[in-house]
Amino acid sequence: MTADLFDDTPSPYVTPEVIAPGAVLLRGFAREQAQALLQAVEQLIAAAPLRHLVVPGGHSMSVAMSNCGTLGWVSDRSGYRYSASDPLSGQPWPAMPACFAELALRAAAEAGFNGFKPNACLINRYQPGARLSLHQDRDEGELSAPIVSVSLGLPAVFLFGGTRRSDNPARYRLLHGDVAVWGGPSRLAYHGVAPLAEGDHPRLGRQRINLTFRRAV
Ligand code: MD3
Ligand code: FE
Repeated sequence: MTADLFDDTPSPYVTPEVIAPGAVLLRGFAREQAQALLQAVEQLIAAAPLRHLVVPGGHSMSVAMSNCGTLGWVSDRSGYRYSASDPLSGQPWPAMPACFAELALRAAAEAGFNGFKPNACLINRYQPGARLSLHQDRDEGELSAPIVSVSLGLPAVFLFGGTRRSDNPARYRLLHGDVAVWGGPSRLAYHGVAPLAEGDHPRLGRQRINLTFRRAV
């Protein structure tokens, strides 16, 4: 096992890339923390397993999800909401690891959003073919706070549209260790993820893990 195999080489000079007002890509920002983040993910999903949530239309999502923090995003036939407990166990979601909260705070500050204290972290697991159709994240209630997302494992094509669903989305390839911050005028932008391509990541195999940090009420 070598450092380059796991792609966790230090990346001290991350240049923030502004892709839209309030939307900033920090390529490689989480590379040094990736191993620690993934170790924490393994513990979290042992306590609150990844599952394919059912959406109100009755279909199961192709992305498998879990949460940590005070609140977690859930969906069932009756709708989407934030819940303090895991519906599978009835127990509170696992606490947000300190390394998660610290990374989200640092990334948000790098993008100009100071004092970001997420209370919810959605853990998304993509296997080849899994996708997320264009949507807005509007269940948080606290729309003044940004969302911070961390990509781990296989690359994905991220679709970033405007504030109308009909706006043709721009495409960005997100790699292991990339972090994005979405706030201000971009907070309600439509976005999604194209079907994950086959691949074999040295640490995660046929998977992409995405962490999204939110402030929900
Ligand atoms: C742009 N997840 O969980 S993260 C989601 O890669 C979600 O798993 C995707 O969309 C994923 O809701 C994308 C990037 C992201 C998150 C929230 C946003 C982009 C955003 C909110 C507004 C605009
Ligand atoms: Fe989203």
